[in-house]
Amino acid sequence: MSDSSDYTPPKVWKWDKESGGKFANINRPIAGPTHDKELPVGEHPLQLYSLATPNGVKVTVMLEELLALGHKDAEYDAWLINIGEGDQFGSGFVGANPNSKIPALMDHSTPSPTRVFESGAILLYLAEKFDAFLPADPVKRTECLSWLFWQMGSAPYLGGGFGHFYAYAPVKIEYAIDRFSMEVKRQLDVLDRHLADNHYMAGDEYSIADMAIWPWYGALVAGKIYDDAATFLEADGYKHVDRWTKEIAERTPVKRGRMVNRSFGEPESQLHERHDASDFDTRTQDKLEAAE
Ligand SMILES: N[C@@H](CCC(=O)N[C@@H](CS)C(=O)NCC(=O)O)C(=O)O
Repeated sequence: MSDSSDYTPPKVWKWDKESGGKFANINRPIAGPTHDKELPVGEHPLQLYSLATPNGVKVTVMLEELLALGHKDAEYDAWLINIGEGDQFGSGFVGANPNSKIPALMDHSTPSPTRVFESGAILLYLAEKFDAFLPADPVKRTECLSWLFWQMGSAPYLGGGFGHFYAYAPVKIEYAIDRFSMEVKRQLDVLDRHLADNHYMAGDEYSIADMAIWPWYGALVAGKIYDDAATFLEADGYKHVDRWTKEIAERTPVKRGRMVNRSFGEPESQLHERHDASDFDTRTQDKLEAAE
């Protein structure tokens, strides 16, 4: 194994230089706002502040699924938070999420606005609020929540671990890439074995567990994240994950949700802000196809 590091950690770590690599300019070892900036508030009770990364897409898919099911009160304004520009450190955003990460939701339908942060908490909040996409049967509900929380614990190994060291770090460290490739392939095998016997994550019902897991692991097997990671990890070998990924990708609310707060990729696949269903304008079909 190659090892180019001659680094010995000092007794006390100091933040005296940028770490290098993608996103290094926004990383800081301290929390709290860097500047004053109020968040905009639109006309709907639900105000989403987000970006179409896998964590952001979970919530826009859920909102579009709720609307498709006929929940008119799920109408929402989605505002773009540009994390590359440091929008997540504005005072208003930090008020909505003290952890300074998208997605963050404000529900103005409650006596005083309710803030919800962490994508899993937002999915659960919306599922309970609208009584949807969370199985009613206690056994299935528990299974759904187990997989929802599995995602919260697992995806950082995929994103912060594998994705960072494989695609973003300024140096390729074999040890780190090996360690996280091993774990991500193990996770894909966990999903594959489960999906061999279950249509969806919680069994026969599509649920918030699928909405949480699909934007990460579905994107990975579909070759949509971290350069050529799908080839590197031989992701096409996970046949049941592949079947589930393709099936969910065909859902119209999923196609719509993927476009919201998207500020990268094909121009037709982007809808920077969403305030009304008509924002998916007359070229919707073209846009939905470009979002695939
Ligand atoms: N556990 C959080 C993770 C959220 C997260 O990592 N968001 C990233 C984008 S995918 C972010 O906002 N990063 C900005 C930053 O770290 O400053 C969740 O599930 O909501």
